[in-house]
Amino acid sequence: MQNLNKPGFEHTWRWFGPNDRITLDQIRQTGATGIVTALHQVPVGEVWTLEAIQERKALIEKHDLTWAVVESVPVSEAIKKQKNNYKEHIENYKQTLSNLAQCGIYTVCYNFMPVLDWSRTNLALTYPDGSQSLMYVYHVFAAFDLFILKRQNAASDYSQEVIDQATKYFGSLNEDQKAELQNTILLGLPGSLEAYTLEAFQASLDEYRHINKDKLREHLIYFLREITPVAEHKGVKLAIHPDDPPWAQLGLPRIVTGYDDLKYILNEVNSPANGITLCTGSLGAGYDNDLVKMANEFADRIHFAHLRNVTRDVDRNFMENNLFDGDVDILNVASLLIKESIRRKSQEHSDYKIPIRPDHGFQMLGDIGLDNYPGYGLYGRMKSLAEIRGMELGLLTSFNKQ
Ligand code: DNO
Repeated sequence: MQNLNKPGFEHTWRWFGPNDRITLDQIRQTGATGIVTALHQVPVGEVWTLEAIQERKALIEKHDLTWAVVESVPVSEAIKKQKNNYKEHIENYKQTLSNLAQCGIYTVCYNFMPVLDWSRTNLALTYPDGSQSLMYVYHVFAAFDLFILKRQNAASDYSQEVIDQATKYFGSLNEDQKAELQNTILLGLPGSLEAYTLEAFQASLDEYRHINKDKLREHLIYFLREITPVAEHKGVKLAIHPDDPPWAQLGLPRIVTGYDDLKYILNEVNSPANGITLCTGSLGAGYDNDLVKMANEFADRIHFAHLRNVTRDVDRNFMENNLFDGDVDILNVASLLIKESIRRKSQEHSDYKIPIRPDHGFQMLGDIGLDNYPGYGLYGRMKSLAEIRGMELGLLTSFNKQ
């Protein structure tokens, strides 16, 4: 049983709502106490009404769970581009934050990635033991960009070596494999198994033609300057999710890729309400990203964490790995987060427990072959959550002895 008065983690689980194959009753058995979810049915840009939030909250509580974190209140493309009715969308966002606070939901994760959320080149990389995970191979991504999307000037974004590898790889694919690659990359919408069509995707990319990194950053800071005072006033903690993978791709700028970006965002809008989601996997895919340094320096602004691991290389290839097997020093990151929770508790913050969730679990055991949203099966995440809880207990015990 979880000791509610102890510092440490709040154990959460992402649930995609009533359409999720995994039920709230099942989640209760995983050891999670908090739910991470969103009102995926509300069109992006519109207000989440009090009634809709309350209804979802009641459903969660009926199963003896709490709605711990919202992931995400999505930021509309209009806001990211500062186009069309973006001002109205920002007002709506503020209203949504107030409504969530009124319902007692205070942690809100969101991202500022243009067009696509996360992307991978293989959604079912099979490990020697038969379990499966997600993978990103840079030249395979380049092959999509160069030969399927045929983006103008794409070649100038890659080295000759990558272009050669991409050409060779693409030449080896049959038509079905090409279609599968396209589908894999264009499946960028959380909670949905639907992919963009190539035409719709290209049209969305075109919209960013004149938005470079500086511009997109300006748009984020503008958005944060608008919404942070409301969040602060209502006690809401905003937690920006880093870009996944943490580099520019397809000509789209990326502005939440590592230490410098996070520092910039936190300093520009220097309010405790403006914080981050420490996603160890998204950031961990960046070869130069030092997660321990980030956890240490940004500790007091970490409002939420996704704990997962990746094995990565300097050429921007990575695969998602078991919690303790990749290149991210999960133990030391967790240790810093727990120390931060102890600090918050000693300073009498009421919300000293840091919500964490397992993320992108392996597809394994009874989940194999089922229609799961990639990375969101039952057993793989249950395994990671159990590992996290054991690690937490060990860390807390050792801190108590010091
Ligand atoms: C992937 C997730 C992301 C994340 C959003 C947050 O599994 O980590 O989809 O939820 O980027 O806005």
